[in-house]
Amino acid sequence: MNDLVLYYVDGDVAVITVNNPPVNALSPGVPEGIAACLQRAQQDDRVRAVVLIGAGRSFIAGADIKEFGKITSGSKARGEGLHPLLYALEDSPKPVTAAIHGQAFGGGLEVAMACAYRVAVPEARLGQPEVKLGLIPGAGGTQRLPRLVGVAKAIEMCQFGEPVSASEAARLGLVDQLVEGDLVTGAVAFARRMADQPVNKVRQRDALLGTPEQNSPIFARARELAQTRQRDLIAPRAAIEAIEAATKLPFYEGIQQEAQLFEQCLFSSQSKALIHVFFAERAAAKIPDLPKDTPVQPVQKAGIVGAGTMGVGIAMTYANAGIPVVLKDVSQQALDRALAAIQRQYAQSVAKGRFSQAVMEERLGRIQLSLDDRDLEEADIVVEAVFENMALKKEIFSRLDQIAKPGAILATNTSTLSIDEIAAATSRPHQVVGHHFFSPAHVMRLLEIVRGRQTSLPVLAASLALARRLGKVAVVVGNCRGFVGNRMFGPYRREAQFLIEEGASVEQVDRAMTEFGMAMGPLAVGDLAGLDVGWRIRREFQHLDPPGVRKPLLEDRLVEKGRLGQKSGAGWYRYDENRKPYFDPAVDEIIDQVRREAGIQPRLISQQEITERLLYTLVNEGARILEEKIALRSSDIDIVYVYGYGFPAHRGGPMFYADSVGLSAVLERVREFHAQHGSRWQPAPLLERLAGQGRGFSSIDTSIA
Ligand code: T1G
Repeated sequence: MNDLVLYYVDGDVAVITVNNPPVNALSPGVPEGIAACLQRAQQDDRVRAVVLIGAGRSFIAGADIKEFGKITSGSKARGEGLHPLLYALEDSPKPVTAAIHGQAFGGGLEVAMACAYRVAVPEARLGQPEVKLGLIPGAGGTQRLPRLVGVAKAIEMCQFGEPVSASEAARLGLVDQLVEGDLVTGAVAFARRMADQPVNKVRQRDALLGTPEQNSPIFARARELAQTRQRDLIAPRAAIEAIEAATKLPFYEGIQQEAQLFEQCLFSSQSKALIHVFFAERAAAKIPDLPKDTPVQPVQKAGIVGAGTMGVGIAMTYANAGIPVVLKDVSQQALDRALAAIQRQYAQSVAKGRFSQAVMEERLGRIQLSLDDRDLEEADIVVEAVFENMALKKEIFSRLDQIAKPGAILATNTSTLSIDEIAAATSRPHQVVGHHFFSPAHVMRLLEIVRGRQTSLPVLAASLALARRLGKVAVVVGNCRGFVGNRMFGPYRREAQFLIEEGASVEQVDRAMTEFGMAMGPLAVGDLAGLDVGWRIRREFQHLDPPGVRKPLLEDRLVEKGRLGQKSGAGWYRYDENRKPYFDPAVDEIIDQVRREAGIQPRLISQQEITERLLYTLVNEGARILEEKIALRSSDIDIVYVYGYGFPAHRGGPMFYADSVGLSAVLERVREFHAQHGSRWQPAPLLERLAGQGRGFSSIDTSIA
């Protein structure tokens, strides 16, 4: 026995409680503890039935993900895993009922499916999210789940990893009874009632496994979805294959097949990257000098200044999170456009079944449009979201300083301008912070929280708490031009233009990055954001450009020709009325013209050179950001790129990817590019130092976190 798993008897029912906060993961000692308590129940003559439950906020949320790194690094043997415990549960002469609240995820659900019965509170969730970690269920989930819910639902749950509510699980047959009120009481009563009933062991249920004729189209459809939506991913296909084994093989052989497929996934680079992202996302919320018990001022009401695209998205983000919000602008026409945009986007979501008409009405009801900034007086936070002009932002913050209530947080959504300079326009710089959303703000999960020199700890703590409430993934970054994401993205997009000036085609450059796994190529992204945005920023900052540094030529030329991107129907690509992109011969003529003017003789450029120059531009700038402590960790940079720039999570983020290539190899190429292309490729000293020491970026994170 150990204190990770507790045991007591209620009359004739033994209650086994897993007590491994915060999520009752199956860490070493937990499976052993459950087995020991189960054995004790068998020997306890008072006991006729058993309940297995989680202490705290959840049932068992899965295997302990931290253990996988020990297995893949060879410092820990995999062993038999959970199977001995699962067979002990399934073959227990005293039937075991799993009592579920919070989450039964991964190994947690696999444990529950080995029990005779499952009961749950309605708001509990059950799922096999392993695929999000580049894994598949490795403890019988792909063999027992189809036996409980049928092949099609089992595939959906394992291929995409989304949980089902306990209510849906009850409809599916995955949960035997929903428990209203106290879960323990309900579970003990259920277990007592079922104590003498014959148990139909899940591994012996074949009725829902279907016939080859029934299953063939189901597996074909699943594989088609894997090809179109999960093109580069290993785990979804492995999950489909493991479930197919369940329909074709005896249970024990299916378990063997699952184990082989699980092993392949576990040792894949994709799983290592996805597990890195899982922990990196959580690490980003840990700020070394921010005590966990810093008081967090509540946010009951918000105000947004500026009803443009970003202001609309941010207002929807607050309304979606249940926070009433005033959206203020100086022009009624802007407000009218904003309202139309909000109604259109909500109506589209309702039409797609994302939420009901009633939810849409509730959300709309939380958004108040206003021309009068006195309507911002009661806001606990005001977010400025006007366009990137420092004079205008200073004027707005000076006004907010006069009207916002004393404790209000004054946030700016600026993507490039100095937080400190904006804060200096107020008498309360300690309450000024950057909340940099990414367009579309109500969709993109990343929020860069830009910490000014005087931003107070309570404002920082409130910003982190608010990010969670808004459903955002927050990364705290320092104050410099472009912070983390845009500071790296500028050189990345410039390098893309240089590659085209030197001879690569638009298609080659974008395809190289989408084949790497980026959601969009660098040129298509420019068209999406609007080429005029970059054009305006270049003008705002051209006085700061160091002399003699090569500047890209092409996007200025496109803007001068009115090709602003999607918004004008043409940029790097031409767009139809549905914004579908087409290659445009006119762009090739512009490129040829610019090459001739610049005296550039185009050359053939390989896909590898394109990919390396673009990725290592990100890595080199990321190393500089780390040196300047603009980012706390290299993993924070990875999170910025995975959640804000469409970097493939299965590659882990730019810094993790560089570590996986090896910093010596990266440095060697950076040095070659430096020799060929000059000062912009100057290797970052941190990259040189770590490469020289045979280390990776992750090695410095532990010293910071
Ligand atoms: N293992 C280890 N640590 C975990 C963990 C896990 N499974 N789940 C969460 N944590 C840590 C997390 O890092 C954080 O730590 C703290 O718990 C709170 O987490 C064998 C192979 C359950 C929905 O994928 O989805 O089972 O930052 O901030 O927002 O076939 O945690 O405090 O130090 O996320 O309330 C399958 C992953 C594993 C579930 C709760 N299971 N976890 O969300 O808290 S593989 C999963 C979650 C497996 C079997 C296979 C969420 C949550 P720290 P949190 P939350």
